[in-house]
Amino acid sequence: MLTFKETLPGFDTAIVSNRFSRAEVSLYGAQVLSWIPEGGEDALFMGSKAVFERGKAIRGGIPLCFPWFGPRKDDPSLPQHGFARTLPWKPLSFEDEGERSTLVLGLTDSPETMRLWPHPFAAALAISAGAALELTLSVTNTGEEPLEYTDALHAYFRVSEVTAAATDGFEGIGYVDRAEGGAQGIGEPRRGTAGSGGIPFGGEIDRVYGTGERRRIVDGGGKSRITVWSEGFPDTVVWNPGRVKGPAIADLGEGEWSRFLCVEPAAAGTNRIRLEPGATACQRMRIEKEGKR
Ligand code: TA6
Repeated sequence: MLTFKETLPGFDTAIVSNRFSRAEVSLYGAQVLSWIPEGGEDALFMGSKAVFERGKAIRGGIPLCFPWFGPRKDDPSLPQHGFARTLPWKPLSFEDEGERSTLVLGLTDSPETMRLWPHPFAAALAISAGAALELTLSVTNTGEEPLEYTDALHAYFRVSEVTAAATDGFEGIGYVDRAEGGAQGIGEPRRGTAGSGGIPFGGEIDRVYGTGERRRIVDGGGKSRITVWSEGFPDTVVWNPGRVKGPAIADLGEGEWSRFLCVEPAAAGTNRIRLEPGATACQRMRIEKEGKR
C-alpha cells in the first residue's frame, strides 16, 4: 500500500507498507526516514532535533550522498555529500507484489544541479519494503560527455548503545581513516587494517573500508542483528562521531550520538563511478533485521 502524509508544510512523506514492514520515505532527498519490520522496532535512527528545512540535510534514516561523497575536493565550499539529499524527488511508480512493495523516485538535472555539477543525468531510487528493505540506485548519463561521481547510502542504524555494539564483516579489511580532520581533506589520512577485535566505538570513528559485501551490526549483546548486503558499492563507510564531537552536533538530541551507527555502502574514495554517454550504473543495498529491539 502507498499513502502520503505531509510531515511539515512542503515536506511530503510516502508511506510504503505491507504485512512484512512499513517504510516512511521523504520526497525531499528521497530519504528513507524509518523502516519498521512487522512486530519489531525501527531499524533506523532519526535525530530528535532533525531539521526539515529546504537546503538542509535531515539527520537520520538513509540520506543519499550523490553525486559526491564528503566535501567536494575541488571546491569545499559546495554542499557536503552532494545535492541529492537536499532536493525534491518525484514519485515515478509504485508496485505492490505481495512479498514487497516498491516505490520509485526520480531526480534529473536542472539549472540548479547544473550550476553545482555540470552533467545531465537521470537518477532513480527504488525503495522496496518487504521482509527486507532494498534500495536500488540507478544513474544514467543523459549527456554527451563521460561523467564521474562518488556516492553513498548513508544509513543511520539505531543501536541501544554504540559503545556496546559490535560489528562483523570488517576483519582483515584495509581502511582509510577520515577522523580528526581527514574527512575535510586536512592532512594525510591514516590507513589501517581492521583486526578481529571489532571496531572500538566511543571515540570518533570515520573510516572507509575497502569492502562492499556483507556487514553486520550486533546490538544489545545479540538482542538484535542488522545485516547490510550490497552490490555495486566498492566501499563501506563506518561513522559515529563519538563522545567528544557527538554532543556538538546541533541536530542531535542529548546523548543521541551513542544511539546510532552509520554503516554506509559507498563509492567513496578513489573508487569513482564513470559513465559513458547513455550508460547506466546500478547499485543496490539490502537490509535485514533479526530480533525485536
Ligand atoms: O559518512 C561519514 C561522514 O562523511 C562524516 O565525515 C560526517 O561528517 C558524516 O558523514 C555526517 O555528515 P553530515 O554532512 O550529514 O553532517
